[in-house]
Amino acid sequence: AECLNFAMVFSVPNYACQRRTTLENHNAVLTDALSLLAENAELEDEDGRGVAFRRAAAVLKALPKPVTSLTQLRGLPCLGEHSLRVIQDVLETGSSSEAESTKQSERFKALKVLTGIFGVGPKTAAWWIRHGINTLHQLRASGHTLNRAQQAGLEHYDGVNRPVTKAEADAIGEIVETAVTSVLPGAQVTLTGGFRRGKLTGHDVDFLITHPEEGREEGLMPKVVSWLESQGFLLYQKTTRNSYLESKDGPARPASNMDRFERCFSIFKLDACGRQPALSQADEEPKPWRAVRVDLVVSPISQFAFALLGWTGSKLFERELRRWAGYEKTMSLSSHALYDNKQSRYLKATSEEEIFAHLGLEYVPPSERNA
Ligand code: DGT
Ligand code: MG
Repeated sequence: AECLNFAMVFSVPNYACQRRTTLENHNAVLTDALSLLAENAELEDEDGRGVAFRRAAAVLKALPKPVTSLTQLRGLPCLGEHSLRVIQDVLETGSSSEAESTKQSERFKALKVLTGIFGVGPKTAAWWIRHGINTLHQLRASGHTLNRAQQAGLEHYDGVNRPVTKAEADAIGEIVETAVTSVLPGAQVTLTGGFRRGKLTGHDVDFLITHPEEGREEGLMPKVVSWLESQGFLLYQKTTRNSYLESKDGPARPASNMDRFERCFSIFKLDACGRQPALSQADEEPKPWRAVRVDLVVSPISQFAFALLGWTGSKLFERELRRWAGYEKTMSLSSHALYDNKQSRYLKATSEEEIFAHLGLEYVPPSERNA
């Protein structure tokens, strides 16, 4: 046994993409408090503040042991004054008074309930709150016009807000696989998002679809969606061309192939086969199915590695990869491509390993991207 008269001092590299962050978290009380403050900042549409709290939480998630004193954190990156104050509060009192009072504030609760509706973001929620709407009941009674996504989101609120299990994700994976291979034999489906990182539950299920022959994936999404619709698997779907053209994420922009990148936001109807049907509201019949949010993305094989890396997450890990690429390597990374601004050329890759190598980073497997 070690004799620790003084606590160990931790050391953590600056960028989350330089670290291995598993799901094992030795500082959950601290990271829960910081994550809640991050969530609150995001709900208040203050993304800068949100990212600062997310980065601080991610540093603590990467530590090999519980933090017992502030002095152990000396020299660690991404811990701002505010985050350190929160950490100190937790270390001294066992909880963060700021996180606790935020959690109990009416505004936080209202923002959380309203943005829980699929298709409702912080701006819409804030606007409704300004107009006296704080609950689903008030929203329904208000007669406010909802778009198609929000109508579906409200209708399937309980299902969409219940965590998805790995078993449910796998069941949906089989359905998507069947749909995809029926409309295009040889096409491939890959589970991405949190489940690829080994998470046991998720808020949705994410899939990436491709075909080993470049170009064969063109026009695939509408066919997959039609198949799913004809079989009664979809409660809602909206297919969009990728939002990447409109995104402000940077100049990484492949000249061609752009319009082939399609995304489908959907709500699946998953039969309760063998599973205990969920009891929704007390006065309702238990439904023999549940609603699950599913995202489908189609990528040409030439961009597959970038799409896979970009859709595996975590969101912070992705953000840090792009920050690393930009600031440390003068490159622009997106879910489509990696552009080297010094050499003025795109760097090709057929695997995630190659992309990490291009970026001068040690390879981090999905299960260790849980920053
Ligand atoms: P969760 O909440 O359990 O579903 O957790 P994740 O990690 O699966 O989070 P999710 O589903 O929101 O997103 C999965 C990854 O996909 C995320 O790390 C970043 C990426 N992603 C999400 N939305 C977009 C988007 O609009 N464009 C691009 N390029 N990537 C996105
Ligand atoms: Mg997900």
